[in-house]
Amino acid sequence: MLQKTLAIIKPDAVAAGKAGAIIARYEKAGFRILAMKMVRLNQAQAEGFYEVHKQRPFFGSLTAFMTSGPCIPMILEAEDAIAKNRELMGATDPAEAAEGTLRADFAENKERNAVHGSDAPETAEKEIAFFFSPYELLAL
Ligand code: 3AN
Repeated sequence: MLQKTLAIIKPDAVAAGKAGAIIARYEKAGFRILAMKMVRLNQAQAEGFYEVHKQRPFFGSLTAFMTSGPCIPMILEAEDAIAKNRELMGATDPAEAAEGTLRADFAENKERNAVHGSDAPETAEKEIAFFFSPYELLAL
């Protein structure tokens, strides 16, 4: 099933100049990039995006990291895009990420882990709407 997912190149990877290499990997893996922009989240926006993790001990640190510099959200489309992107990303902790995955190749640690990808259809829809307004989706 042709599906959309929300990916983010996180501030660590953007700051390290890895955005281009990561975008190339999405394209090489067969994703179609439907929308993309560079934004810098403020504290309230980062807290809103990661609301599900509000009770986790790393929440403060995670939102500080996500506001530390620009990130690049994008809408990726492919057959089974959500699962396909989770596979391309690799495990949350780069030390556990399979060889050849984005996190194995670009992440620094469990928090500064280079990329985000939606984990289910409901979250993909919510996360796409978080970053992209209806007029930006008209061309899809
Ligand atoms: P994933 O991004 O692999 O779906 P989640 O949803 O469990 O992982 O975590 C969301 C984000 O929170 C991760 N991308 C990472 O930046 C951060 N994170 C998750 N677990 C930890 C942890 N134990 N310590 C610090 N940051 C974490």
